[in-house]
Amino acid sequence: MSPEILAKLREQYGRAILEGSTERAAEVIDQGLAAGVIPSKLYLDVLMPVQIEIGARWHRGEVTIPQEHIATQITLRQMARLRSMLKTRLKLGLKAVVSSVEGDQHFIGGQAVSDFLMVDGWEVDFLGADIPTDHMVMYVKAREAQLVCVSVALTSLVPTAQKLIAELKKLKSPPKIIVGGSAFVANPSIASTIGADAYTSDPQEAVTVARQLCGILNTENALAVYLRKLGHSVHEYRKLRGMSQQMLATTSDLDRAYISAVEHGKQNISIGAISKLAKALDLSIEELLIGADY
Ligand code: B12
Repeated sequence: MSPEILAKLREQYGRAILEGSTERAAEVIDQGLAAGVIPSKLYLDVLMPVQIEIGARWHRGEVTIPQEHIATQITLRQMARLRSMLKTRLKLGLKAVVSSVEGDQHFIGGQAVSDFLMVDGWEVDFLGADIPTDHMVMYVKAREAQLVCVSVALTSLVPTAQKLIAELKKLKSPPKIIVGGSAFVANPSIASTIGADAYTSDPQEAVTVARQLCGILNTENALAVYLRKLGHSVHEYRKLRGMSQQMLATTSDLDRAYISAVEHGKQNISIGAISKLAKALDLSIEELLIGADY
């Protein structure tokens, strides 16, 4: 997907939500979908950066409080809408609790992480903003959650997050803990010094990290899983582009039977062939690997 298309969508979406137009914002997202931008990309590369930018302008006094609040409400609706378009994976049978740290009112990052974990098959409890540390610990204990994701926007609340992590680690079955949020952006290494198992700024990457931490993908079946996932992605994108296997074979200079084997996850494909397929489907390698479901 070309960076220009995404930049244009961001510009139009930002204008729509600042005008407070729910309809126009939905139209911009529809345009993105019609142009072949996958829902997860619209979520992460349009909604999130626009929200951060509008927030920054509001903090600088360039946008009024009502404007920012309406914009946020519209974005929350579009987040829910895009999430409903993402195919939910099979239930993993694992529980995650997501919240902002005590004293922190910022909740959109936590919402995003919850959405992507849910789509990945986790049973997610999103508690929202400002959860008192002792209540959070009791809740995680009662739910027997395997994973806790903590969002920290304010740097001043990093010590509170450290206290929460220390308390969670004292539980009989301590959960794995991922932290994220703007408090870590300038210095991500703080995350490990406060005892978190991992830090990431990207809600989609949090899903992979969560699986790794909880040992869901073992290396034995990882290759088979990746090949199936890639095959599914090639199939979905080929359909999306209205191409037959033969058309894709011709455009990518690969054999039709080879494409069929790739789509069935049966082909241990080379990076060179992935690159040819991505080019023929008008995608970056990364987009093809992430998959059309996202
Ligand atoms: C909107 C906003 C508010 C709203 C929050 C309501 C809401 N909508 O959530 C309100 C009005 C409550 C608010 C208040 C304050 N805010 Co404020 N706020 C913002 C603002 C402008 C946007 C936050 C936001 O929603 N961003 C959009 C989301 C998508 O971005 P995000 O939160 O960073 O999340 C992304 C990633 O970080 C990641 N992520 C987030 N959490 C997690 C968790 C995990 C586990 C993972 C994997 C990923 C992840 O996922 C998201 C996708 O990219 C930011 C600045 C900004 N541009 O981000 C300041 C900002 C966070 N606020 C700030 C400040 C200082 C305050 C106040 C202290 C202001 C004041 N003087 O009153 C108060 C504190 C209130 C409190 N106790 O929490 C500072 C924090 C500075 C710092 N590092 O300490 C910021 C950075 C602004 C700034 N540049 O100064 N704020």
